[in-house]
Order: sequence, then C-alpha cells, then structure tokens
Amino acid sequence: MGMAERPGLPAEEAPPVAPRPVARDALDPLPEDDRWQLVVAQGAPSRRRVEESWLCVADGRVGTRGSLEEDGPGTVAMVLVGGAYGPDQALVPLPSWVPVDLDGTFEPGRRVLDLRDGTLWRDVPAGGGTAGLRSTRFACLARPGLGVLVLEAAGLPRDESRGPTGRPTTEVVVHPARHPAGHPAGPPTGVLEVRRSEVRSPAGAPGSLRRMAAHRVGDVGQPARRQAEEDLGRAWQLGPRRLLGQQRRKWDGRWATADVEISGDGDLTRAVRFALFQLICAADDRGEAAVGPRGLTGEAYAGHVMWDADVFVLPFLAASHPPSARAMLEYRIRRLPAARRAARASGRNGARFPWESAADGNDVTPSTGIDETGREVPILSGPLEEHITADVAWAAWRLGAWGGDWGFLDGPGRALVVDTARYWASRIRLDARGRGHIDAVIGPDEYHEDVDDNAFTNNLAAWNLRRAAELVRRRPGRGEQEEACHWLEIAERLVTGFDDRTSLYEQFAGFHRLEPVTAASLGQVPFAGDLVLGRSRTGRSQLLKQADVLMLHHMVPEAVAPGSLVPNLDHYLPRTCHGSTLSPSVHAAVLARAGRIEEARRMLELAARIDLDDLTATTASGLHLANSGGIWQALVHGFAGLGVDGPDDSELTIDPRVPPDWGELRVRLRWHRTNLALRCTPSSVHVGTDRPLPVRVWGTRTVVEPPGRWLP
Ligand code: IFM
Repeated sequence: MGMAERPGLPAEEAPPVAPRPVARDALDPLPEDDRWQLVVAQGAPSRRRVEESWLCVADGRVGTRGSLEEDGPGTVAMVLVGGAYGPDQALVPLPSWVPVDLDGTFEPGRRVLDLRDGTLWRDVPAGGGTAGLRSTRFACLARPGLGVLVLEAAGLPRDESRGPTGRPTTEVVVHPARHPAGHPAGPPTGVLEVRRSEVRSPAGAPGSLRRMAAHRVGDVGQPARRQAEEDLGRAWQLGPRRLLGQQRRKWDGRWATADVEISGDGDLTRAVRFALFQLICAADDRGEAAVGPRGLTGEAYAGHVMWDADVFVLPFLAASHPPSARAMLEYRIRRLPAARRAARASGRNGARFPWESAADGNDVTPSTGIDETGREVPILSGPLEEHITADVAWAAWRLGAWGGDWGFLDGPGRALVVDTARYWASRIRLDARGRGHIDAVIGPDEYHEDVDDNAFTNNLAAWNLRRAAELVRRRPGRGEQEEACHWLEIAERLVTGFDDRTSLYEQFAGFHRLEPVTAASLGQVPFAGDLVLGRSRTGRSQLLKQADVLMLHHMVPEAVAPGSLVPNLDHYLPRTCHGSTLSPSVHAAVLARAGRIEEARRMLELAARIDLDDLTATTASGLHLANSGGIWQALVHGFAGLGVDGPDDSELTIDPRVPPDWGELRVRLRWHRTNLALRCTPSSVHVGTDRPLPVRVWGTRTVVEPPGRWLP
C-alpha cells in the first residue's frame, strides 16, 4: 500500500521488556504500548467476572474467559465455543482448560491483554508472603480452536505431577452433546477437547508448565478424535514460541485492514482497538459463524444470534475480513428452511427470521422475563420484533455491495433478500384506500410494544422489497419479474410515517400523541427509562430506549427523505435515555454525519466506556459486541464519513468530520477488493490505496492512483 507503518512488530524484532530467566518455553512480549494494551493491575475479587470478560482470548471459534490460573474468590473459569448450543438451545458454558492446581497463594498481579497479537500476560512478583508467577496464554488465530498456556511458578507441579515429570499427559474430554441443527437423528455431536500438559521442575528454579488444548465442535466420533489428537500433536511439536510467531503474523494481517487510530487521543484509540479486537475474536471465517450478543466472551442471552450480529457486527467484518462476514451469513443461509417454515406457520410467504436464533433456526426468544418489581412479565419480542427479517436482508446486501461481490448476492445470498421480500409482500395489509400497513410490531425501541406502522420496520421492509426487485432485475428467475413489479408497487404503498410539513417520521402510528417526556427531565443519560418511569408509563410516554427512527437514518441513509436527518435528530435524541448499549454509538454516527461533532464525540466516548467502565453492570456476563460494532460504524460512517452511492453502490463517498484536537483519524479497511488507508483531518484526507480508486471526497469526484494522495 506504500502507506503508514504496519501495526505490531514481527516477533523477531520485538525486544523483551525485561530479561527473563529460565524456562524453555518463556515467551517475549511485544514492547509496551498503551495504545495497544489493556492493563489490569491487582484486579479485585468483586470485579473478577468483569475482568474475565475483558481478558477473554478468542480465535473466532473458542473463547477462553480471562480467569486467573488458580482457583480463587469470584473466579468462574469458563470456555465458550461458537454455535455449541445445548438441547435447550442455550450456548453451553464449558469448563476451562486453563486452571492449574498450584501450591501457595498468589496475588492477581499485573495482567496485560495485548491487542496486537491477542496474548494475555500475567506477572506476579514474589514477596509479602505470596509466591511469584508468570504466565502467557493465547487463542491461536492461525489454528482456531487451539489454546496455548505457558506458566512459571514456584508452586509447580501439583496436579500435573501425576505423569512422570518431563513427559506430557494427554486427556480427551467430550463435552455435552448439542442438538444437531435440523438432524435430531444425526451423528453424535458435541465439543471435543484434547488437552496436553507438561511440567518441568528443574532443581533450584521455578517449575514451568506448557499446556495446549484443542477444541473441535460437531462430530465427536473416533475419526474426529484422531484428527484432533494429530492436530494437537503437530502444534505441540512446533511449541509455544513458533506458535506465537504464527499468531503475530496472523494478527498483523488482520489489523492491516481493520485498524482505527485517533492520533491525538491515546485512551480513545485503545478503547476503540479493544472494541475492534472483540469483533475480530468473535467470528470464525470458515463454515458458519453463530455470533451471539456477547460473542465468545460471555453467555448472556444464552448466546442467541440476534440483530446485534447482522446489523452491528457484520459491517466491520465485511470491511476488514469478508470471509468472517460470509460465515455469519452462512449461518443465516443454513437456517432459511426454518425461516420459511416460520413464515408458512403464520400464513405468510417467503422467509421470516426469528428474533433470537440458536442451532435449529427456530425462534428461541424467551416468552417471559422478570420486571423491575420482581414480577413475571411477557416478552413480546419473539412474536413482534419482526424487523429482524429485513435486518438479515440488509446484512446480506451489505456484504455483497460493500465487497462489490455480486456473485454472492446473485448466488448464495440471493434468497436472504428475495425470500424476506416475499415475506413482507405477504405481511403488508392494504387498507380500503390501498395504503399498506404493518400492524402489531415492536421496533428497535423496545419500550413500545405492539405498535402499528413502526417507521423503522415499514421503511426497512420497503427497502427490502426494492432491493429484492433490483436482484430480480439483474437476473430474473422464472415468473419473478411480475412478482418484482408487485414488490415495487407494495413498497410504494407502504406508509412511511413521514410528514413533509415537519420533516419528521412518526416513530409509529400515534407516537406523537403520547406523554411528551424528555430524558433530561428524568436523569442523566444513560439510564434504564423503564426502571425510572415504570414499564407501563414508559409505554405511554415518548421516552425511547434506543435509536429507532434514527436507526433508519443510520442504516439506509439513501432511503430516507433528503434533509430529514437533522429534524429527526432534534426531535428524537432528547427523548432517548440510551437504556440499551446499542444506542450511544448509533447516535454518535448520526450526530457526526449531521456535523454536530462535539455531541458526536461525547456519545462515542460514552460508547467506548460501556464495557471498560462496566456502565450497565452487565459486563460480567460478556462484552457488548453490538456496541463494539457500533463504535466502528460511528468512526467510519460518522467521523470518517464513508458511504456508498451510485449504480450498484459502486461509488465510495468520503466526507470526514474530524474534531480538531483528534489530529488524524486513521482508518484501514477493504472496499470492493481494494485495501484502503485513510488519514482524515478536519480539512483534508489522504486516501491510500493499492488499486486505482474512483471516490467522491466532500462532493468532488476523482480517481486516486496507488499509493494514494491528499485531497482536496
Ligand atoms: O438486540 C438487543 C436489543 O436491541 C436491545 N436489548 C438487548 C438486545 C441484545 O443486545
């Protein structure tokens, strides 16, 4: 690319931070860099589970939460394997391969998660009655499913001493069988874990432990077991040092098309990289990737796949590592039969995706929950939060259009757009005047249930119908042209909620008549509005949990009324309490696009703190991955101002709005098979590219030749 330095250093160039004695497996960390490292010093037992979420290491397939190696108060050592749902369709938390039975007492010490290479380091100096310990662990991005732990401590060996010292012990564990997707009578499936450990205790030196664990999900029969043992054997022979070298090369490659840096703000840069790191860790790039709302860092929402994945996580992966976005869509494609059955069961055509989805693709949203008073209340999102069906189509379009990959949209991804359009065409009710309505839904703002003509749902459904018609225009299937005309007509008839006198979209029919409450009159955002006002009054008020009309402006700016962003921002933002972690980042994005840079920046900083300050007191059960994805979207679509336009979304538009004291906003990504490196300042942008790139920068069209140039 002929552009800026690559993040991270190859292992051989990395000087050790401090001279390290002994152990054959001792590994060298990369040089200290607080823009790339999350440091937890002397963590507290009361915060241990939060730290375990922060310090999780994952490779897209297996997540090992950041528990300490030894048992202790507050520790819950746990592993999560993507897509490993139990018979109850909940992600199964597995016992971790990390715990070591050590003699002695240890402080938590200093723990460093290095975002450059996905390694977790721990250093506990001996003293004050506690023993010393050092450890390094990582989940191998180059060999997904393989975890490596190297530990040195005075208290070794204990449990490992069952095998003769110097000879590795190998264990094979089959974790509970999962419900095979759609094949109740299929082969036995589950999670297979093969673990090998070796302890060395040279006289007069601390003992050292080398451990590796290989996890495989799916078939757990004999051949799979043999294969897992062979894979582990090869990794064992390579040893931790060479595996770490592979790890660093792999992570360097991922950051080369993913990094975002704010040159004038180191703390924000670290928080942003932490978010991007989580997104990289969450999704496999082979087969199918079932990405839950907390990725592989926690089991909240039973790891069910929700719109968090399609709308918030996928865009980052589509722009940094398309194979992972493709694997996420493969998860949806394989569940089209279930979505078609769901549509048929409700008397409709096409495919209806479930609000919460697990192994078999049926709706697994719980039907009840506990409210703020401890009462059991119905959860209506399963039957009513139907926008998920259009969200899945949007995700498919996003991968195809962003990557310039029409082969996907004309091929395996086509049904995700076309069958969902068929659903909407049969779902829309025409009234006596021929106007289309979608009755009885929940929009993204979940404080208002069972509403008619939710602007987000209606307009996204219309967008879905029009995009499907475009696909048919490109490659008509038999009888589809007539159907596509009908889709276009029905999209035209569907009420949008837009009032051209005020330029406002009414969030749903009757919203403007509700009690006009502003968030500021109730407290300082963010807060859970339903806890403050009570569930039923909230439902009768205009208080919003998260972006709804503004979510529409965020997702499909090309499909909303021109000039409507600012009036709707003025109207809806003051009514929003950000009771959902999905809210601040989206507001940051639309505020930046509206040129309200200072407010945008405050929202972004709020989003960046959600997990790092545990603002919702729920980080213990996993990091909020939609927020991570939203942070990237706020930076890329909001501050860097990237968008697409033109026939077949073939033109990249760049319209940066950068706070003056940020210095440069640097963004690396892929678009239409081109590697880009942008350096945005308040008044100019350097576009680095490895191919000739037609762009529109601040409204002016030009073609940038490699390696790039400053504009204007
Ligand atoms: O999907 C979200 C929803 O939009 C708001 N409540 C939390 C869910 C899971 O993150």
